[in-house]
Amino acid sequence: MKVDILTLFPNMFSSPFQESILGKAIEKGLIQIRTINIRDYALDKHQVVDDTPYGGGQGMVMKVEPIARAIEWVKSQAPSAWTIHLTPQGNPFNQKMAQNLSNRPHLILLCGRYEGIDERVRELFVDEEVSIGDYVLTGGELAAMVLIDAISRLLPGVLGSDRSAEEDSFFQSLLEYPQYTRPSSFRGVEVPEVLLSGNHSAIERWRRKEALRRTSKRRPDLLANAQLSSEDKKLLEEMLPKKSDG
Ligand code: 4FV
Repeated sequence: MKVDILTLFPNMFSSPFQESILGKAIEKGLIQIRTINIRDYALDKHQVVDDTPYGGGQGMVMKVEPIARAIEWVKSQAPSAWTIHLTPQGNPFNQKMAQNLSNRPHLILLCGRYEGIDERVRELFVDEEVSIGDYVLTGGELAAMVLIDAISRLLPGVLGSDRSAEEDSFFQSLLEYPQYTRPSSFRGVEVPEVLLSGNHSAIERWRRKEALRRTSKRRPDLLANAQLSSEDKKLLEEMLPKKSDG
């Protein structure tokens, strides 16, 4: 996968992509990340990239021309690249969207700053708008990093085994079950016996039950659109407080 990041702060992307899994994925060429400084496409002497909003109001707006030139330069090499603008007004980012985007060969991620971008960029160049959450960041850069991280780990060969992505939270739109590792006892807190039993079907059942329990407690909205098997429904039943036969 290729990712071109359009930003006024390309250096923000240097360190996050050098570490750990993503760093190795880039070394292995499983993902190619390129930062493009929008200011390089502001052709006036002072390379101005923002201006006051028409109609007045607070703050500055990013100008259309530098962004247009930058996108057209990338598209001149990759006409099928999919252009995403990171903005609070976008579609909420989630695991399903990460899976869909991981199938695209080339992404252009447009990072806004200030009060945002000129609306004509949206109309003329943006294929999709994505939000990582209902809060306002100083720029789209951190949101772009979140997308790249969540998408990259779904690319074949990036995670140790591709199986682990299938066991992800949200893959089956359930929250993950509790995880434990050595020591089996810590400050009097024991690891659940079943996990030490070696009885894989019992472990599977316990993990499914705990994932259902955690999801029903913390994110009932997820449970609503999860595909639950009859076994799942039985497990959920078991969790319900016993109606006192009084
Ligand atoms: C954002 C978000 C976000 C808004 C104004 C950049 C900032 C500034 N992007 N999810 N939440 N962007 O807050 O994606 O231009």
